[in-house]
Parts: sequence; structure tokens; C-alpha cells
Amino acid sequence: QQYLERLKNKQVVRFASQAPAHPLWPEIERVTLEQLQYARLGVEGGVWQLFAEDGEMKMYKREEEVDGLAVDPLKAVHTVKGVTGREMTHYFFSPDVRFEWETTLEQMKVLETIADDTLVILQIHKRVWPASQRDALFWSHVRRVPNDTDRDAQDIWIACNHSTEHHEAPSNEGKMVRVALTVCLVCQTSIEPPADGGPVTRDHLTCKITYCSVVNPGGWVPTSALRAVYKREYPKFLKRFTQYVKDRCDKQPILF
Ligand code: 16C
Repeated sequence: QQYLERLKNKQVVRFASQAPAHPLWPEIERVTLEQLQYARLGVEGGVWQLFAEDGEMKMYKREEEVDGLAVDPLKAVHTVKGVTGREMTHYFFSPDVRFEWETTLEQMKVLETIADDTLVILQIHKRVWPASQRDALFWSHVRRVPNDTDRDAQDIWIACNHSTEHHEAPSNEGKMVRVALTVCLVCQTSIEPPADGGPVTRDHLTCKITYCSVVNPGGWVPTSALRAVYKREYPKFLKRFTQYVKDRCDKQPILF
């Protein structure tokens, strides 16, 4: 038992993020855990309106405005077979594959690598006529969270993106309008063990996903155009992204 404890502690040290030494860390820690709590709240209670549905995928919004700009919070739930939460959040976080699934992007640059699991990223998005082109500057963090409500269940994984500032990309330069965003993808795997006691394969995996997003467009854009863009883009994103991860993981060893 003592040996196992020591081994566990050693692993914690070995896999611990280097991010805690960074000045952004207190904010990253606070926002990530807040987003996790927020994602785990249900969509019952009448404040969320269903605006898109496709099979297991359901997307809800709350219509909200700040200074006359629509900033509607979005919450989506989905269930995907054959992948784990770790795989889902890994591909959402990893900048190497972002152009494979993110169709709103024109350019992307990693401005700072705070740790293996924490980056600062600048993205330039495609222009939507007649609005000005948008960019987004945010920290991005991914982590495993032990499941404290059910110790027998698989751990939860979260990837969280939140707007920040960086000396290499001041927001008042150039003609881009900077959006402000807080986004999280929270995933949990369940395993239906094979009845014959055989090995667990991808056929026995189900991943439950919650995606939450609040984007402030940062400058004027007609509310109707904005709502039309996200009504089209969010379902497109979640379907394309989850299919990408399924295809990418197929025939690969499972990453729990
Ligand atoms: O979470 C998603 N992606 C992450 C990695 O890229 C990250 C990005 C968040 C997106 C921030 C929105 C930036 C403005 C996009 C401008 C719209 C381009 C449409 C191009 C169509 C050809 O967290 C998945 C994001 C899914 C896409 C969301 C679309 C959100 C629309 C918000 C509109 C803002 C202003 C639009 C001006 C017309």
C-alpha cells in the first residue's frame, strides 16, 4: 500500500504542469474550475432555449445583450461513441490539428507555451460580410479532474479557452476587431465492459460531452447577422470536430 502511495505521488510530480509558476496561473486555475462547475449544471429550469438538434447533439442558447451587442451564452451536449474524454480534449486543445476541424480560421499562432498543457494563442478568423474581420487572443489549458462525485467513474477532462492579453499582439493595432471569449469542452468517458470479460475495445466506450461558449463580438455587428452566423457555425463545428476525433482515433490504441 505504502509503495503504491509513493508511486502515485511520484507520478503526480512527474506529470504536474509547469504552469503554476506563471503569472496567469491563478486566473487559469479559477476560470477552468468555474467553467467545470458551470458545464456540469443542467439545462433544465427554463432559461435555456434549444436552437439546434441532430441525433444525440443538442444545442441551447440564452439570448443576452451587453451594450447593445448580442453575447448569447451557448451550451451544447453530445454523446459520442468509440472515443475517450482525454482524446476529445486533447484534439480540441492541440494547435497542430486545429485547421483539420476549425473552419472559421484564417491564421493561428502560438504566442507562448506556458506548459505542455497551457498555451497562449492568437487566431485570425474568416471575415463575415458585412462585419469587420475578427481576431481572438486567449490562453488555452487542458487537464484531467478526478471525479469526486463517483470514485469508480472515469476521470473528467476539461479544455478551457479564455481571452487574455499579450505584448506580442496588442488589440489596438491593425483593423481587426478583437472578440472576447470563454469556452470550455468537458468530457467524461463511460465504459460498458464486455459481458464475456474480454478486453475493452472502442466498441465499449461512450464519451459524454458538454461544450459551453460565450463570445462577445467586441464591436458592432447586426444582432440578426450574428445569430445567423452562430446558428450555422456551432452545430457545424461540433459535428465536424467530433467526427474528426472519431476518425483520427479509429484503429489507434485507446488513450484513457
Ligand atoms: O471553440 C471553438 N474553437 C476554438 C478554437 O478555435 C476557440 C474559438 C472560438 C471562436 C471565437 C469566435 C471568433 C469569431 C469568429 C468569426 C466568425 C467566423 C465565421 C466564418 C464563417 C465562414 O474556442 C469552436 C468555435 C465554433 C465557431 C463559433 C462561431 C462563433 C460566432 C461568434 C461571432 C462573433 C462575431 C461574428 C462577426 C460576424
